[in-house]
Amino acid sequence: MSGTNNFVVVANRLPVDLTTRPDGTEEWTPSPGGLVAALWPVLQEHQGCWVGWPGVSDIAPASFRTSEGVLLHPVKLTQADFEGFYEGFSNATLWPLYHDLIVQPTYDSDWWEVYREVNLKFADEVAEVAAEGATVWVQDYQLQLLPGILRQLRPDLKIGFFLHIPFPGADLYRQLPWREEIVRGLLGADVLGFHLPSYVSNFLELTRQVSGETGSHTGQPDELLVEGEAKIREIGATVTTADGRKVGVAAFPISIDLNAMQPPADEDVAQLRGVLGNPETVLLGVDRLDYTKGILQRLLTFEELLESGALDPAKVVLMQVATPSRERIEQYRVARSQVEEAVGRINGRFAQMGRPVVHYLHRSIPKNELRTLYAAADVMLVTAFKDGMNLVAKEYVALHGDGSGSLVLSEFAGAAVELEQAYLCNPHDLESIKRAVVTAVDALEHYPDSARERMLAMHDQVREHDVHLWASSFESSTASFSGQETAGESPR
Ligand code: ADQ
Repeated sequence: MSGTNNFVVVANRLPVDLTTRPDGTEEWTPSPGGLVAALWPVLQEHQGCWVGWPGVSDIAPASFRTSEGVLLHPVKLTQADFEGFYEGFSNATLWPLYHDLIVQPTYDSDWWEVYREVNLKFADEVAEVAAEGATVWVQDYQLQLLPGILRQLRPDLKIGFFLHIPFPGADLYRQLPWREEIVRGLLGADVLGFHLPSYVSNFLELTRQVSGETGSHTGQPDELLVEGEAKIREIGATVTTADGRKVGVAAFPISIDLNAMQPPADEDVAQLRGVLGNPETVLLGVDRLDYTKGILQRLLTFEELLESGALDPAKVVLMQVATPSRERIEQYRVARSQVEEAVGRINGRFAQMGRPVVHYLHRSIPKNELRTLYAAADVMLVTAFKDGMNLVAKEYVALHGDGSGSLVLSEFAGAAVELEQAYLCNPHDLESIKRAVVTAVDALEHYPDSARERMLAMHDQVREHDVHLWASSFESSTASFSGQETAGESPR
């Protein structure tokens, strides 16, 4: 069984969701999140095929090609699949476990069974569309068994797996009753990619511990310095599986498509600031509404700064855009109601008639509007408790190539490793967030040269490490470990 596509990306979600308009007709709308933002330009470049769930249960629309030339191949999931695989095992077990237990994961063997079955379904679909010898990039924590299943089903494929979220420490991971099966599933790939060297180390440590239990794997980490990488020291390793295959494991920090981040017109930025009442300082937060992103802590920080007089409510506004996400899961409902209660309370305490201090949007907004928000914001607030990378921070920096603006960034976001000139904060400590916000605001007013230098250094970093570098490094690594070199960059 094989298809005609030489380059296949497989992810839990398609880059578009099938939605129903109020009049009952259907349309495809962009699906939210960083995975789509990063992968879409790469798929367009390859004119490849994207296999994924269309966002609604029990139907599988026919495959179709987008106007950009990408083939979308929907996978049908039942409502029971959706509940056990997506809401259950992926988002109530793995997501909290991989984000260092910000909430308690649920370990449920029924969900695990569904997770396995759904990974099998995805494997069948990939086997159907992928050409002989095709490159298949498997994305993220929902599909960690897929590399192993595909290896059995289609040994001809070149398989890369990339994890978009953190990989936690081995001692924490060992809580998972199915840790060994997941490690074995991942090691079906030719190359395993993580954002950061520390996630690579965590995975290797777990592999060592698991192989001690089963005797099936030997981890042989060694350190590689990769050509052309000035900032990030790559840790690469080879893991040899029981059947003698070598699996490359390395850090590939994901990034954004800088070409797609053209600055908005000055009039649009001025108009937005006018709508906000032309405040002296505009703060901005942009996140999926997820408990990992620290939105509530950011709001509480803002409230305390207004209360203490460190920020003047007549001179400052906070714009918070929160994309709806996983809304049927209890912890997400709680996170949303806490955020909305705080927005209401802060406005109740500090707004003037017709002049809110917090402008809150709970919806997705078009990319061009988002760019205007980034460009209009003096200070960007990224205060995640834990984040694999965080593309929002990089998008903001991309739109401040003139050196304007300041970035407050959680030290627990992967992006902090690269954007080290940001005003870093510990999101578990409100005093630390407060200090970072006040320093960032103060720098713009009193130390503009230093603020500008910081922003320009971060802009250089993002310009030199965009998503195309990520994709070409990952691609040449996959080719190298599966025994076929590509032209271009030297493999890691
Ligand atoms: P996310 O958790 O979704 O991604 P992030 O990396 O910040 O987080 O990406 C969010 C993306 O969604 C950005 O491109 C942003 O512009 C967009 N976005 C957010 N809110 C929006 C809104 N209201 N309207 C329109 N667009 C909006 C996961 C991991 C991250 C990792 C990425 C990529 O959790 O750690 O950086 O994958 O690997």
